[in-house]
Amino acid sequence: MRTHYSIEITQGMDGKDVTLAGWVHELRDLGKLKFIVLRDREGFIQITAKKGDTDEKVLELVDSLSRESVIEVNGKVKGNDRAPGGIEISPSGIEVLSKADSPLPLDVTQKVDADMDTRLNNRFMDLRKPQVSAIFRLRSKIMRAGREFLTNENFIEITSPKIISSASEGGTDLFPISYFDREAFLAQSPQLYKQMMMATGFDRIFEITTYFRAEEHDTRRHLNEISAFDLEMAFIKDEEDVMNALEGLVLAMIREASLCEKELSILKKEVTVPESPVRRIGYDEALELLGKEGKEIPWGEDLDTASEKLLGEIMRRDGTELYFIKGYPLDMKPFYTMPRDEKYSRSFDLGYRGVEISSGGQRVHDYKLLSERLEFHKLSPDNFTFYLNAFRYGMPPHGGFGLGIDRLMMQLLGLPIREVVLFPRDRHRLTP
Ligand code: AMO
Repeated sequence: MRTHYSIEITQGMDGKDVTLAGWVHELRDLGKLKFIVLRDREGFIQITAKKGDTDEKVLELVDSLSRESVIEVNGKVKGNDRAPGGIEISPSGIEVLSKADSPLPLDVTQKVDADMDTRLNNRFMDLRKPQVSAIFRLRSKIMRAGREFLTNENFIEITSPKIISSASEGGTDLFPISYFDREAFLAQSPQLYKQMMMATGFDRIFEITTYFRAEEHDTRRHLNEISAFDLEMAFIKDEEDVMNALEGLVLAMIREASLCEKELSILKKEVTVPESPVRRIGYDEALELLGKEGKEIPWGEDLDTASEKLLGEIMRRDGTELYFIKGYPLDMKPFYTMPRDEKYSRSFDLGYRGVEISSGGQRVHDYKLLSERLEFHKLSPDNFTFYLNAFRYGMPPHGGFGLGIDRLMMQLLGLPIREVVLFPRDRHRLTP
């Protein structure tokens, strides 16, 4: 690399020759003085060309520049109290590396507002805005923190197949694809594979993965391609062990977010780290709390969006932002969910400010019971032979969860889901 980042230029470098490269964020022409605000990955720096001081050729080139062109600038660092950050660059040479067409499809300086669709249609340019780029830097950091947390907790990272032959979460939400002369599907989740891994001796595994879901939802919180931390662990006593792992992971990720000072100040957001241990309430208690606020949910039904939100408000009143709901009715949970008794299951959801960000539980590890649960859910065990076989020759008790990264990001920053995904896939959007 031949260039400095703008952030590396400090006042102590007065008089030093430097090379910088980036995008022409703004151009200002005051006649004798011409300013370029150069933007790079780390920030902005002012390039000041002055009649009399700056080479005529450079001055001419500045006149011909278009906004968002990519340039390389050679020049001298100069302290100047009137320049942003107290420093500017006096250019000795400017090279245009790539000229930007005009008009621009989007205003990176954000003086002109754009709606979400226009922004997503021109996402490459939308991502040049520091406020948008900060979201994805923070996302990268919390994902790294999550991966580090799990690795330190002795989880082994795996990669499961994304082309699969049968549904893992029930049949309706699959995207079919043509696989040579057969039909196959994009994986809804690594569920069956992560469970099969529990029969291999890899007793703590995780994957940072993609879920493909052909759900017709068109909401602020649903997408058709989702990123998730997916985890499975064996030799558990019950679902509480899994909840402890999830709690540790989420808190590590939120804690990391709270340390992203630069990104949070650009985004004008604050992050508070929820208290540990995270509150754990039963499904019945959740219905009761909602009932007291006038929201009646018939026993056996899932919380709808409005009740999830209301429960989030009830919790927030007690100073609780993150909470588990456990012990859901058995019949509403997938076939692999471990029964607690005839009525209830060993499953849980994790709510964060009124939105479910994760669900999981202990699984059935007994071959016979699992076959029965499949049949109960009107699924044919024949379609699951490859999975069921893993339960016949020694399968330890186990459980796990899926944690939606997009959902976590959205609740963490209080933004719609499309804001926190680079190139979201929804009912209407397949490009870019
Ligand atoms: P579930 O289907 O609840 O569980 O998904 C787990 C988490 O993934 C996220 N998520 C979504 N986010 C955005 N848009 C969607 N359409 C969407 N669907 C799911 C949510 C959700 O909590 N196999 C189980 C997990 C397990 O038991 O291990 C599963 O996939 O944050």
